[in-house]
Amino acid sequence: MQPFKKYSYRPIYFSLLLLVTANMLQAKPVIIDTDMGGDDWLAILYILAEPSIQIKAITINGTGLGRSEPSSNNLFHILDIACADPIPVALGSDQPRSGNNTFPNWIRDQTDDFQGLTVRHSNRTVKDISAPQLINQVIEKSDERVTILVLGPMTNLATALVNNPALADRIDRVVAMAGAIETPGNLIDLPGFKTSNNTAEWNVYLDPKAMEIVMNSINNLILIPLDATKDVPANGDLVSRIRKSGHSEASNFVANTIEGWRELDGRYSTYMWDPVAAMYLVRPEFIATKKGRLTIDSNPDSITAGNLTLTHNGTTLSYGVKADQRSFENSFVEAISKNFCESGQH
Ligand SMILES: [Ca+2]
Repeated sequence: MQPFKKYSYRPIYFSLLLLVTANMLQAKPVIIDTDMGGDDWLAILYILAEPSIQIKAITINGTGLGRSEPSSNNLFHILDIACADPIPVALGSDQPRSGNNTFPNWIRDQTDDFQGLTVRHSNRTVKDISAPQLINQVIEKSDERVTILVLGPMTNLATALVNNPALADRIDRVVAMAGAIETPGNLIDLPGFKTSNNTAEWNVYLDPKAMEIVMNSINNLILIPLDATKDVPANGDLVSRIRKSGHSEASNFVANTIEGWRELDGRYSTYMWDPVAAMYLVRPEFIATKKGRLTIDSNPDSITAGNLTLTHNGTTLSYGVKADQRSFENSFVEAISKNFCESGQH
């Protein structure tokens, strides 16, 4: 009866094939725009682990934490440890749309230096077009409307929209880690940086004019602000869970990165900012959102530069107000713990 037995399994194989094919067909096209800070690295790995997302391009923004050129080498390391298929990558400007707001150089140096982790050689290369040009090209070529996940200042997307305003109609939605709406901002005095701005969030502060352009152009804009990300701290419990659940190069990298954020006394004081925004693409239910009308102080030299205010005549958009930490951690640990190089995503 061996031949019959063999045949009896055929429908199962066929169903599995259909399931895999259907999943590939349904995978949502996404462009990731990143300033390649440590939390961006984790957000990108999380997206790479998610079969429901098809990464069409990664554009690097040089106006946030990382500078664009060294950021590309760090990105290639991450794509390599995740055994990612080739993904188009392009560099953006290191200069914001207006003003000169910037992180202090020592923070940018640490970011570019990959937190002291060794970057291995990669055969990947950047495209010979700019980040805004690549955004434009991917959206124009795509049959489906594309989602853009912005994990840094809005410089690249704003420039793409200024160069081609018609692009806005071909974008499905923009999800961005940006802003502090009903919660204080996160600018603080640092060595080499003094501020009295206690309302802005870094990504918006660094290029407020770019944020204004995006707010005025994109109908479906969803902000994942500090209001939601403050519910998901990066801490030792999360590191322990990751270390227990996965032993791949990628999961070790994630655990080491979070551990690298500890203060000198061992405490953790950071959050899973960008991974929270990234997870919204896959599991939106873990973040409670609401709609509001917002205006922005887009003058980069203002004392409230980058401040987003709820007003009756502002731009209508959605923003996260609360995130479920437990739900985030369960999904994040499960995704990051997979063996990237065996399952061969993307
Ligand atoms: Ca970022």
